[in-house]
Amino acid sequence: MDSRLTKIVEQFSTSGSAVKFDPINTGHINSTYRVTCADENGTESAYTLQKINKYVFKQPELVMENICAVTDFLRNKIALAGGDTTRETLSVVPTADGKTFYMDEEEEYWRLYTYIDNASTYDSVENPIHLKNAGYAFGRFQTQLADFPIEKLHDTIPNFHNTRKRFDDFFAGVEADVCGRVKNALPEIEILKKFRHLSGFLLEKQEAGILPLRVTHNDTKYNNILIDDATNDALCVIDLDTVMPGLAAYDFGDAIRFAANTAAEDETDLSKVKLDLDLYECFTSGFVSAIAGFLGDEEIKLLPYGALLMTLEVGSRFLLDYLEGDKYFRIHRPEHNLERARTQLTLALDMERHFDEMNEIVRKYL
Ligand code: GN1
Ligand code: MG
Repeated sequence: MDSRLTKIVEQFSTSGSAVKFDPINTGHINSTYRVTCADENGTESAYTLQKINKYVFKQPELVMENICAVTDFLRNKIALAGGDTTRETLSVVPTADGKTFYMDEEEEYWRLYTYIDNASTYDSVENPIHLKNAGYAFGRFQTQLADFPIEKLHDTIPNFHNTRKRFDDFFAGVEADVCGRVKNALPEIEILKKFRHLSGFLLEKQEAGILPLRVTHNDTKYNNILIDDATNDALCVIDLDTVMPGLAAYDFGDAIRFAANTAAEDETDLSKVKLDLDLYECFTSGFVSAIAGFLGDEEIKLLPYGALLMTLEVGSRFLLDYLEGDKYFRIHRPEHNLERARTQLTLALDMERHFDEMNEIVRKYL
């Protein structure tokens, strides 16, 4: 067993001590382990241990403040609704001295959550009911946090979904070409040029007061929802690192770009990459039913732009990371970020082709 990890878990108020670590390799940012602890009677409890990526989150303390404030707030809401507060939101396990994280000798930040059993995450849609329920859960997340004091949230990654700035940063990176990789990405750069005029589309509506800022999740990948194994319900929204003020369309859009893609985020056969309109509708029906009466009509009508813009944004982020030498997203092969960018840009082009249908589907559920 890993003695470093064992020592880290010892800092937290767990029930018993660590007997097993199983790496969880889904995210691109943090390092995650499922930890099994056993007490003196042999009774086991499970936890999720994470090392927070300091390159991405410059102030992990602030990330933890956001997460604790949001989960405390949700726990109250869930209790009032008669729900299960141990399964329907994440629970941070404090350290022995009452902190929400532990900083080790290497100045790495670690946090621990109780592990929610009998629930699973999925990297792709195996059952459309799961997706509809995930849409409902991401929508409900926004309504549950509607009266959260938004001014208390720290901007843990400034300009995270500032699509205008993301495009500007991307083209500055192309200009700088620090790794000499621009020559490998010319067709992809052309696609981003073609869409650049749209980069400020939703921001302008926000600046004009048409779209309000809400408490949003900002990383609504399908595998950030726990599906209850017994009921197929979307039990819990996880990965709360980027909960910040944002637009409803970002959460809708980021979920669509991931879950309604007919292929994986890093598929290399681009002929497989398409927008699946049935899956799009599935997610939309769940999401809109959760937020109907909460979001305004204009806000709902603009959701499809969130899908297109989030797809372009993450495409530009993967590609910029490739151009800058793969410092941000964890890669598993040399051109991984270039491949990820290609799928996103291919998907964006397909969304453009089906944009009228995307609009019609959203309006159907208004
Ligand atoms: C990262 O943590 P993970 O893998 O769910 C990224 C998201 C991207 C996503 C692309 C903090 O999310 O913004 O959309 O990769 N998270 C951060 O798969 O940058
Ligand atoms: Mg994340």
